[in-house]
Amino acid sequence: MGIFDKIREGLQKTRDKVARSIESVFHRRDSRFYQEIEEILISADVGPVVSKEIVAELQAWEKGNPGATSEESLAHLEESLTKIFPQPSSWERSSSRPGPLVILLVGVNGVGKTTTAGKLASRFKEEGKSVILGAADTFRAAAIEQLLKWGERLDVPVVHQKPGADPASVAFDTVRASRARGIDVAIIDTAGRLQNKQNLMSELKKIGSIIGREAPDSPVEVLLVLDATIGQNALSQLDEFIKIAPVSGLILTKLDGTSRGGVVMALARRHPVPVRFIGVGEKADDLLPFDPETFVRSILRTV
Ligand SMILES: Nc1nc2c(ncn2[C@@H]2O[C@H](COP(=O)(O)OP(=O)(O)O)[C@@H](O)[C@H]2O)c(=O)[nH]1
Ligand SMILES: [Mg+2]
Repeated sequence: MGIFDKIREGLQKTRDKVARSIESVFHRRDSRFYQEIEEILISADVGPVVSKEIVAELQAWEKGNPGATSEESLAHLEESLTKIFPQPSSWERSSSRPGPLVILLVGVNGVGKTTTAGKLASRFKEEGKSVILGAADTFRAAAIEQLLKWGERLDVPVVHQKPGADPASVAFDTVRASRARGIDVAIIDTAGRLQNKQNLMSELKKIGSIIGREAPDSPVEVLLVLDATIGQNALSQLDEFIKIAPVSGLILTKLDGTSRGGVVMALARRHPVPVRFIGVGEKADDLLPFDPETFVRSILRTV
């Protein structure tokens, strides 16, 4: 299966809700046309503010283009939804100095951080890169076990300590090991106890400064993992994490399990942080690179 088909398949639930309704609204084109489009977008969790904006823009565009066909209007709608997303910069290293790409995964419990760490490791491995995993969620023994299992399955080393150990110390060991062994990518899993915000903030800060000190030449990505099935609650998690960590990108998980995948657009409009990957299942190859155009097309069009 090609990557495009895989993205389409992963977004099927959202497409089933959105694309067919959009098609029939364009086909009917009655007096409720704009209102109906707005309702469809809201029902997919694009969010009331963004949905209103997008529809107002469509209306203005159609006024300026009275001879436009339905297809042209739909293409315009597609384009304005795509434009919501910021242009992501590449995370290729700009310097040739040695230093691994360090990825720190943050987010609340249960969103899919550990699974995403495994999936990312698998992805980089497939690209021919060497990877090391760091089990810095030391809060629960099960989290360490879970990451060790991924490491075993993928044949990737996992740096870990005992449950309850200092997460920053695990991060330190992970970065040290990656440098010592000349490894390309270090992926660090963390705990996400948002209810103890002060602790979490100082924990992430400490991990961040250790990475900065131990790998000063390394590109560092702080990726916030968000569960797409929790709808608009993901927005408040984004708001919170932006305050406590230098979030550089988003990963939206569990898009396979929701018909409200439009939340990705609501998130993109809320803060200009690029979405890097989407999760569409529990397996190693169920993490897909995010591309705004393909994403919007996959939920807006039946074919
Ligand atoms: N369907 C689906 N399940 C996922 C996805 N990502 C993670 N999960 C599941 O979500 C649950 C929590 O994941 P976990 O990685 O332990 O979350 P963490 O607490 O943030 O580390 C597990 O059962 C995962 O298999 C995804 O993209 N799709
Ligand atoms: Mg975990």
